Amino acid sequence: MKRARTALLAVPLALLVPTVAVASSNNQVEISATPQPVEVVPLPCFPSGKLTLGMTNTGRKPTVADMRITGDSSLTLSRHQFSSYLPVDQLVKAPLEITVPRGTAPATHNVDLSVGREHLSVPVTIKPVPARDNLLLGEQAVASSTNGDMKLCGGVDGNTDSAQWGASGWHDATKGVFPDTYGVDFVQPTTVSRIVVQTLDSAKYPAAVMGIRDFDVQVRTGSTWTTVGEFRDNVQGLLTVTFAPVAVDAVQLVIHDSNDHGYSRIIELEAYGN
Ligand SMILES: [Ca+2]
Repeated sequence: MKRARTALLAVPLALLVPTVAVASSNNQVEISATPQPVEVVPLPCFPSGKLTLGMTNTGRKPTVADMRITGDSSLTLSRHQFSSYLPVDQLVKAPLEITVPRGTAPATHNVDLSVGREHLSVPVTIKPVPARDNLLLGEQAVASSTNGDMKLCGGVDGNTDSAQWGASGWHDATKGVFPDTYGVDFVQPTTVSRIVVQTLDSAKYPAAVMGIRDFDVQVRTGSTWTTVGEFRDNVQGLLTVTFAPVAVDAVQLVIHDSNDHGYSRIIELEAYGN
């Protein structure tokens, strides 16, 4: 008996060591999430639903931790797990994006975060769609391509500040190859009479150096694209096209060249009604 017990202990202990270490450290990982509550607007490109997850190892030794992330079925979560090596007493962060389908009714749900036996419920407030003068704000962007470092939604997220280019701009993924297109497909015909184009134009990267140079502004009714503005040899950051109000299904830029002949860079595209 004694011999059998020893043998049993000898093997499982060696196997168990890592498991035991993780299990005990779970009690020493603090979970955090900001902001609370997190607000979500039910539009595909609206800048909302961004949560920063955190884990802090309050134990005495570095460890590895796995956070499980679950939520109400009406919420789409960009990740369901956050795993990281955790040095002692250092906050390790990861982004979580929460989206809800268009038409989702205002409500408050929870996203639940757990690491071992630690648990945190984060309230998620689904807001009504706000009144918008800019008809493109938060609507579904459509592009011929999007560079991996950029976000497709960057050109319709309401941020027109070229100084925040990395976080809020769009450019294509086909360097030196034109044309590129960027625009919005409306979910229903929408009356438009003015389109505002803003290309990259910062102190460091002026439009004359990095902005779009030759481009057409188009609107679509049914399957027909109509050009409402043509720009050639442009060196300005902000350009406006006005025309007789028309109900359209889509708006787009067709970009034929940029001032560096590389990428087509947009910080924001806006459209307005009457
Ligand atoms: Ca933007």
